[in-house]
Amino acid sequence: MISRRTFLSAAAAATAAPAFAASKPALFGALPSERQLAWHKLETTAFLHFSLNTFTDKEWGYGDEDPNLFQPAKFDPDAIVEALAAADMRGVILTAKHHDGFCLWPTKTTERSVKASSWRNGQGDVVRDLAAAAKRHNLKFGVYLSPWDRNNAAYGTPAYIDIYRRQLTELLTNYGPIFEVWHDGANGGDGYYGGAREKRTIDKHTYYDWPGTWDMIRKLQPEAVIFSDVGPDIRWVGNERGIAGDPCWATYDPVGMDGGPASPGDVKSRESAVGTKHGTKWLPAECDVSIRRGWFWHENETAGVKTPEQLKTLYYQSTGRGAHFLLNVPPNRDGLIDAPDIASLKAHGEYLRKTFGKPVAQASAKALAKPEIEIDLPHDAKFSVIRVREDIRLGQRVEAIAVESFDGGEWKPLATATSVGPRRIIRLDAQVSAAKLRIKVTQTAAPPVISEFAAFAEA
Ligand code: FUL
Repeated sequence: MISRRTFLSAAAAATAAPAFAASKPALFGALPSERQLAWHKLETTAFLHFSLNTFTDKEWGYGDEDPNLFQPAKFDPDAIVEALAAADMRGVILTAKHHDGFCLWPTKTTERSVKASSWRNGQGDVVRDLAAAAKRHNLKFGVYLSPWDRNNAAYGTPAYIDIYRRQLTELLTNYGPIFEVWHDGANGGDGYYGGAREKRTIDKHTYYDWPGTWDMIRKLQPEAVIFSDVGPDIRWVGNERGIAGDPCWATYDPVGMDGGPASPGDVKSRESAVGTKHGTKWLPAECDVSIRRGWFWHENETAGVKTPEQLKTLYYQSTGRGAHFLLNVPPNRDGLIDAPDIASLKAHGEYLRKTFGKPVAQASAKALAKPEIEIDLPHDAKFSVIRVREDIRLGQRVEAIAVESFDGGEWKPLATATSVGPRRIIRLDAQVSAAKLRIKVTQTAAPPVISEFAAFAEA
């Protein structure tokens, strides 16, 4: 169905009210919350996997590793955050505790923390230092707290849920604003468990009482989004390759693996990647991927650091499809980011700044009588990237678009796309020069409200 009117609202990033000349379009379907709207604006954020594993060359510590192995002698949080900011990452999420239970802050809940390392005489606090550095460099700060704890003797009993919540409470009350709380889905299995060295299996639907924990997070940090396999605010994209589906709907109705209600740990990879067209929940996807093969730093993986070209491709496959690019950049044993990783991040950031810093042309805000928007291009202008956004405050409405160019003779098709939502970035195979550019909304569920239509020249 093609609606009679397309509205072009003020740019999504602007706080000004959209410039609807005619009547204001009605809201459609599931809508984002304020905290989700703020998250959408970040577009690209970083993950830091840093812990005892960095020193033991492991990806999953068993839980019996000596905490004194944590010795990042040259730890420099500002240098780490600067490397991330260079790639235009607007937030950073730190593994405050990974599966082996080692806490990067001096928690009162366990002895297994930075306190038990001679690093900085047991006075170190990686969470505090990175939160402060992020603030200095204008990045949001978030925390990953593994629900699975292979060290804790109480894991598998109700007492551990209390410990987990006390750990979260420390993280959410002592370190300033937290923009995202990340609960990974790895759950139960063998571990040290206070010396028991056994396998513990939990019921992912009941053991953690997630609704209770999420209520607590809402009280302590109302602006934080909560990530898990199935939300409640942000969903896992369903793969660790950093690739969103195409389409990738911001709405999603997760269903448990057994057909019942969904809990963290319930992952249907294809459905998570694509989402649910006009689903009942606003639950956008986050695409986590590491700049290296593993999540933690390993000396022998330095040769495989992703190139700027690979980062660019991932950016278009995640952020470009309206999801989030969550790029893991693991600090090394010195507590620094390695030079090859920094070089890739810098080159990627330069590409983004040069390409998206200034559009070749963009539509100005006005209401239109037809479901299409046309832009006149400056003489001799060349472009190869087109960015479109819906005003998602009104819901995700558009189902398909077509982009066409006019070079004085006739309109020619350039590209088509399905889901738009917070953002759809189309990268053409080659540079195009034309006199005019237009977008047509070819299928929509409600009168479309486009908040951005712009063309860019790639660096
Ligand atoms: C998973 C974990 O098992 C990995 O170690 C890593 O932290 C990844 C981001 O989440 O669930």
